[in-house]
Amino acid sequence: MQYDKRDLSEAVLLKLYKDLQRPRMIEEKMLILLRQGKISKWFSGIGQEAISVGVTNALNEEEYILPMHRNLAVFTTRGIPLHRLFSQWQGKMNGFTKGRDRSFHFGTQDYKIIGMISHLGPQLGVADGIALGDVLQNKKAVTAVFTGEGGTSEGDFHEALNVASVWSLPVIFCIENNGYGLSTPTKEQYNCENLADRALGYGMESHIIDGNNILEVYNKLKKIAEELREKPRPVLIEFKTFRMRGHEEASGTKYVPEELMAEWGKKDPISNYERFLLKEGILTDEKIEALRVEIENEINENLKLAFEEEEVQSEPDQELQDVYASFEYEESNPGSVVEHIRLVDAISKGLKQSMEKHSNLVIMGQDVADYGGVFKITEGFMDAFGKERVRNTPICESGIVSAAMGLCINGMKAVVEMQFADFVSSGFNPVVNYLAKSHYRWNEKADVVIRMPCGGDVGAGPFHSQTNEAWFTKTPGLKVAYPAFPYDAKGLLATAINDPNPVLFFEHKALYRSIYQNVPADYYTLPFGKAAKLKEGNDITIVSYGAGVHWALGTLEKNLDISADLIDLRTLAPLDMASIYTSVEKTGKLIILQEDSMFGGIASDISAMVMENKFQYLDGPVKRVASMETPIPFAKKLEDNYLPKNRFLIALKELLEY
Ligand SMILES: Cc1ncc(C[n+]2csc(CCOP(=O)(O)OP(=O)(O)O)c2C)c(N)n1
Repeated sequence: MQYDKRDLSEAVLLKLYKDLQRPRMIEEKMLILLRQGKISKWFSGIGQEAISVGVTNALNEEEYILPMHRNLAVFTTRGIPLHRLFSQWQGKMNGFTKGRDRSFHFGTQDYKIIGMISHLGPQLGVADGIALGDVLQNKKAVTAVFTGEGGTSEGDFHEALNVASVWSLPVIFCIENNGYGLSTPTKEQYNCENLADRALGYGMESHIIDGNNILEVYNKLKKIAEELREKPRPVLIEFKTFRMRGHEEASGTKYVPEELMAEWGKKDPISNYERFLLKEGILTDEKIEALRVEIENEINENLKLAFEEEEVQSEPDQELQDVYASFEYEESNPGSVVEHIRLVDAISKGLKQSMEKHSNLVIMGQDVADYGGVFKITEGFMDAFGKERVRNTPICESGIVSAAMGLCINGMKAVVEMQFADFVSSGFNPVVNYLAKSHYRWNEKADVVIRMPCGGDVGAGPFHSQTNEAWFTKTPGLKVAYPAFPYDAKGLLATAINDPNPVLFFEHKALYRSIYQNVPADYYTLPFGKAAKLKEGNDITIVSYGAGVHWALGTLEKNLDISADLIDLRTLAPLDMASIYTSVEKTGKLIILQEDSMFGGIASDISAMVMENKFQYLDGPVKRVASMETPIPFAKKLEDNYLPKNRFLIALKELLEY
């Protein structure tokens, strides 16, 4: 292996050596502990250390790095105390996740390291968001993100590179091409000679670097990072390397030809560099020995600390409390001026006022800038706030939701407009796995609101009509708002944006231009988790939300003899069960009207909770009224029959007569 030390000082050359040795020796120790059954799983980066060490040393300490499962050397090079890493791997409190996530699945703002989620790809988009945050805050910084060659087959890779290129984001995309993705060899993973060649298709610069040569990695990365700080743009780097051990220790390497192992064994990044330093007279055998003893002592002392630490105990209150970032709701009362406006106007005006209030708020979505969004909610925003903060995105929901997470990791706030709520399925993974779980896992907020134009009765068929709130109410860590009126929509949107937690904000398209109300002209907020009682009655409780509220109101207006409490939930997570219980205690009967198809919807859970907790007050079975168990159809007659609005009165009367 050829080393070119250029003008690097002895101190730097030795630091690189030490940075290589520490993770190698930690790993060797972990392999022993694994065999002794003292740790449960290990993903080895042996043989790949030069990449992590070179990249981390090329970046400044305040620049973010997003490593993967083989990048222990990123963590050690950034100087994380070893006992904290050991505690993390043992699921203990002094780790980074309070025992809630394993191995390298954590981030730490203290060390500017943002760890992976198991799904591999999303962090590439998160890196985009972090880099965008740097650009918007005029910081001259780069972000480095890692992926294996296997991970490059995920759509997230394509989306992240494309966005970074279109937006000229200073991201260094590092592919560690180590020959195998679990057991899959590269020839079954992709069909081009070099992954670096893909950069051309994204309009991006790329480099192929010998990932086992520490000086090549460090020198090239340092130069690239310096260039990107001055002239922001993404760069794709393919590091050629090899995975010397199994995917994880238990799985072995039987499928790897021995010749390959032998060939790459000769290219070991540490022993080769060590020989070079010895030859140059920078290292001596004594110095190596002294360094090894120093590292060994450090490992043993820190391991002792971690082993002495007690096991985590489950405190249910604490577990529940950490699912969400704490948020103090602040009421802000508007002046007396009101305007008679539609739901769509209330959302637009509310969003605009939040953009004025939060200078770090960025709106992202397809066609939201010049065009104003397909529903015109952001019309005029670009002129008011500029194209940097009102950003048209390529069509890549997963990449943009991930980027929103990255923006927020870097101190910003984001509102993402789904063009239609249906399309969130293309961004489902980062919503339910990244945004929802980050606070519980490692105390990182996900200050993102996803606006969801949703709902049927608009003759738009299976992919432009769904009301998919139940996909999200199922997932701890998300908040879900579903206003039915302009006043609620404006106030709840302001709160959603203030709240540092991820909020899915449902906006019913059929209500956008049909529902008017007097709405305060000024900025104001409304609390989550407080239902509204729209009608007062004694015989039955009706619970609904979104368009269902208007169907119920219409039914009651045509049937004045029915005396019902009508409860509009307004938010589904948190859910105001107290209001439902109070009403049911009075009326003894409960019917829940939901636009979504029945099974697994919010109505089922409300029904179950009322049966469990208020059975003694019930004078009849709780009734759920919902759409048919089919996808939502297009033709008017089919859609009319699919939706529950025409079945509601029958069900209501049945229950009243029970
Ligand atoms: C979305 C998803 N699919 C499958 C897996 C299971 N899995 C974990 S790592 C891995 C191989 C990754 O290969 P590569 O990206 O090349 O990284 P390497 O492990 O070789 O460093 C697989 C299939 C996963 N974690 N996430």
